[in-house]
Amino acid sequence: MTETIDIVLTGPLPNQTADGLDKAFTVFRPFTGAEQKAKLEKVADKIRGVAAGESHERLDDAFFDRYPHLEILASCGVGYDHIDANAAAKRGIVVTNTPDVLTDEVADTALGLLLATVRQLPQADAYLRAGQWLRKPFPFTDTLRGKTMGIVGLGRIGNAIAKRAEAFGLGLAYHSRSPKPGAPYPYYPSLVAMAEAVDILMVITPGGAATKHLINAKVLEALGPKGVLINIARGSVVDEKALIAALKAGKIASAGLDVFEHEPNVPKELIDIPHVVLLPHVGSASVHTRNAMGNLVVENLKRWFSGKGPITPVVETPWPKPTKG
Ligand code: 8YV
Repeated sequence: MTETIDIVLTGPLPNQTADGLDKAFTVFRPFTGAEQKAKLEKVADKIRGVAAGESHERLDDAFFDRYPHLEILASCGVGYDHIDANAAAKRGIVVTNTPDVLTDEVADTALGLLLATVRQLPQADAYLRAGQWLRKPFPFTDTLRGKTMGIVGLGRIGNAIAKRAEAFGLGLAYHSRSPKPGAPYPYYPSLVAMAEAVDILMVITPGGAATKHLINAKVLEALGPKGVLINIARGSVVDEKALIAALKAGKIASAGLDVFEHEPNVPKELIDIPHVVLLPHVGSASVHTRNAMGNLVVENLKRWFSGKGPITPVVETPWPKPTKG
């Protein structure tokens, strides 16, 4: 009999990919209820892998302590700010994420959200459904014509957004910790200076402590009363209270948000503002792309346990391990 490999799945994965996991491993699903939790507790010291599905449960030392023989944590998503990858590295646990396979989907959603926000498409849809068109035409909106977009974070998705924005005729600039060699857009080392210079701020930088509340009252003030904020990154990057205050005071014109500080809880104050567009974190959430992400989680685990190494390790846990000296 061949030895089975026990792994934990922390949250749902698309069905098709979850099946792939079950074919290859013995999978424990503590999120499904008390029975699975109890079973898992009994085998905790046999667990060798974790597949982190649709859950942003914090995975840190307290979590790793439960599984003394954990070798790999394969997460479904490009952002892994809910995982303490440095703590994993110290324990020799490899962390993988799912870059590339979602880049185009998230970039598409970003442009959709931008258009929806500036041209008020959801509001126009609601207007028609409410029979208001019969009374009078929908009011004219703002436009993307002649506008410049400042991208906060010019990584893989930031670049894919920039390409699309070029096709839309937008002017471009970017801010990141350091300039990106070869990037064809003006670089702003100061976020406030960029916010002052552009009409739209597109936030697509990783979450976590380093970027917490990067978009604060000062940045919003610099963006100005005609400015538009789009956040498709992480809720933590934007100071939500400052944003609500800026929107209410007309310090910026509008916002399109796919992510929130305490999702799925969205402040009522935001929901009550009619000229913002709010999405329930759907940036990568198409059947096609979520399957591709889930498959990459399964492939990372399969490759690891067949001794070939992970496909997409995160920077904190490089593979092969760098040799000392
Ligand atoms: C996640 C995301 O996959 O990839 C990311 O970083 O934000 C999403 O697409 C989603 O939150 C499911 O965990």
